[in-house]
Amino acid sequence: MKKYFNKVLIANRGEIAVRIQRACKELGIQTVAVHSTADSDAMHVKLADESVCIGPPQAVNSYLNIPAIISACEITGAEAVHPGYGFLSENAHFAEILEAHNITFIGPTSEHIKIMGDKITAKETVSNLGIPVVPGSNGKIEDLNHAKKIAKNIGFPVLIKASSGGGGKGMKIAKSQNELEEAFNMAKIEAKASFGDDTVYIEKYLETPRHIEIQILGDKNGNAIHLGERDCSLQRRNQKVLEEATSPVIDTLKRKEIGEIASSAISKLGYHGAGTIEFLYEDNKFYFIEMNTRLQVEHPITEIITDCDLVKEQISIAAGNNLSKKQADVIIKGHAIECRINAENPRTFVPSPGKITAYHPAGGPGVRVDSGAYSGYTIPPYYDSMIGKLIVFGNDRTDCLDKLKRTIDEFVIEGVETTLPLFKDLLQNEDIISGNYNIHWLENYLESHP
Ligand code: MV4
Repeated sequence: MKKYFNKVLIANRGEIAVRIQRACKELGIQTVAVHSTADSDAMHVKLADESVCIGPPQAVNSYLNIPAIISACEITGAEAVHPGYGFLSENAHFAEILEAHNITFIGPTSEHIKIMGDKITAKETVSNLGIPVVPGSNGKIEDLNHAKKIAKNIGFPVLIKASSGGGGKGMKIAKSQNELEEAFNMAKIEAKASFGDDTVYIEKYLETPRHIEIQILGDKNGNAIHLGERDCSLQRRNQKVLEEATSPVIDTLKRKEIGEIASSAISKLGYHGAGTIEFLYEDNKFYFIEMNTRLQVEHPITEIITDCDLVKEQISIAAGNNLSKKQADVIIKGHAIECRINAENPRTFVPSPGKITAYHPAGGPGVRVDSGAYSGYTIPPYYDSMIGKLIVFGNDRTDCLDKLKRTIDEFVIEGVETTLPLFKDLLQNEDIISGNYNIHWLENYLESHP
């Protein structure tokens, strides 16, 4: 018999809070929801065994309010906390405080969160473990002369990145030597303003890569596996829009190659929990950019093609159990695509919060909808604008695209604008149908199809 927790507090909201509760319930674990005063009517509160109001609408006062969340654990007797994604999920300080209160953080150690949170340390660490990285300064750039020397070595164009960054903030491209000084100074100023830390590093700028990430799992007993890749190249301003697994450009051999490098690295690192190693992929080569130490929004596409419940695995790992699969048991089958349905204008992406007057999710075989929405629910303006995720499975990519078209036509959401019409358009596009896209494709498409 595996050991789990009796009661878990979910320090999140929306679809991911509902998703985590579903896993808990199936494992016989009691659930505690936390919520702001703006979320009293939210689905995650209605479905929980217990709920605690942790503050006013603004996330800094509620979903990011560490003392209030610790108090909610103490009051309800929760033994563990699942942070979901965003909010406190990659906050090393939060993981440490939970530990100090003898509450289990369902995630990696605070040390591993810290290592991966600092992009220079992360790159150096994974590079030493055999993961291929983008050529560049191996460490911090001291001054302009240092930047010049490195740039000369790797060749232009180069990219200056903030060590405390991630998600694209504080990045500056220099196409040639005469743009270097300006890019270096601007990157430092932006990094200081955004993160209070002006440490920057330099990399060769890859001009037309895809964004491909590897899902990994490690347990507390030294076992580690990979669950293949996700192609997340279709994004706008660092917000993913549609993700697919497998990637249209990765074959079985390439997957095995990079997957084994990834799982061996995290095993050597002693990493436990779920994680994602992000790569740029260009000219058939992988280049590490960042590692995420949390569950990701797009985790369902991996769950579907590997028949693995990542949230149950996270909980099981945190309770000290072995991974439920060995690498040889991970069989990748078929194709899955996720569309993020946001309450936004489908061309400008301007948020459209408000009351959902009608809600009829698509259904049928191979269709999964992860959402916290219901008919009559009012989407508050304080948080991200995701209504839910439509995830479809097909025996191959063509089947999957056919099903996606059918489900987008079937899905009804009224009362707010949604991104559903964008997906309808994308599925008519030759490049999408053939899988011929990179990280810049969607922004170019939106510019030419206003
Ligand atoms: C890069 C790059 C090109 N070359 N690094 C953007 C966010 C951050 N996570 C890393 N990012 C990039 N790093 C090198 N050396 C291009 C990007 C990038 C990007 C990466 C993944 C997904 C979408 C992107 C959109 C613009 C730029």
